[in-house]
Amino acid sequence: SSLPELQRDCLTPSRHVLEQCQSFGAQAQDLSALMSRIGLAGKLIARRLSRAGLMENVLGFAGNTNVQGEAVKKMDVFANQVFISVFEKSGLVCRLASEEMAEPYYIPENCPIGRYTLLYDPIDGSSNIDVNLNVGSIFSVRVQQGEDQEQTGADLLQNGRQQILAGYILYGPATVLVYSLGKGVHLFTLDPSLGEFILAQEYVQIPEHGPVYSTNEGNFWQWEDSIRDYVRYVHRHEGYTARYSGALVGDFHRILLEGGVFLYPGTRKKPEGKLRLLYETAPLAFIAEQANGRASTGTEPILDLVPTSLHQRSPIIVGSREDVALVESFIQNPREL
Ligand code: P6P
Repeated sequence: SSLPELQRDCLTPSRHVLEQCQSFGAQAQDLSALMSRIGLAGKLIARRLSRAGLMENVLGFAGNTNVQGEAVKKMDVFANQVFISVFEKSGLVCRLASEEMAEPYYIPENCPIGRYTLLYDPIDGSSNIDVNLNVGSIFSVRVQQGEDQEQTGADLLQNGRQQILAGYILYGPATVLVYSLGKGVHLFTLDPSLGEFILAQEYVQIPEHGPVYSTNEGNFWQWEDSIRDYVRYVHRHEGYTARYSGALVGDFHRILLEGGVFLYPGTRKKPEGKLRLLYETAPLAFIAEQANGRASTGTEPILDLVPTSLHQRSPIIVGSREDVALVESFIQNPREL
């Protein structure tokens, strides 16, 4: 095949980043190398997931849920460590913050050089591993501001528009990597025969409207009346269908490609919701806005939220512009009860 076709056929995330940067300067090289290591982490986790039921250190086929249960716990810890390991001796990332660690993890040998911080959820939806359903990793990259001498990561407590790169890896029938540098959303599929993520779709756009609403209706009686009224509306109107896997990355990916809305709103007991801002809702909000969609708390854009703590939660209503606006209209114009 002609060279351009070959080039497109083997366009890996790290090469695509260089194209996106339209430069070969230091930051372009750094981000390209950073993306390559994120891809490596994804491949290592995908490989382990494909054997989650066959734990190497347990003779024979695991089978029972107990070992699988331990596999799940080990999987969270394993995946968290994978991201740390791929960035050690990289000179790129000097701080990592994740759902699995109370405080940021520092890589001192990288600190004088690497100015990037990786915020991530190593395995999101890990309870799905037990039943062989999709799980994901979510990542977000910020540039460190200041020296962070006290190692508190205080400079991370800024809004989501400080992200320079964000995305996720979806471990499904295929392993898919989705990222944005702020110049559109791009999708790569892992080709196991090559051991590389290969470009599958550029400039992904969320449709203006989609039929799917994705939420856990088991929380119905914990929701505010406005959310209940939205769900009653879609129950009564033609053209809506419910899809919910219980794992954020897979539910979000469906909305990215097919349109509609994913919502994990606050409840009366937990008004801020369940999902974490810095490494779950903010990276996905970045992707959604880059794909011409919207991501809201119900009253303001998620990317405008300024966290007060590393593991702060936020509500999320994300997806097609039209469908997010419909949910917001119920929240902002509640029915007089
Ligand atoms: P619920 C998985 O535990 C997770 O963090 C997300 O992946 C998912 O969207 C959400 O929680 C599911 O929560 O309350 O519906 O079980």
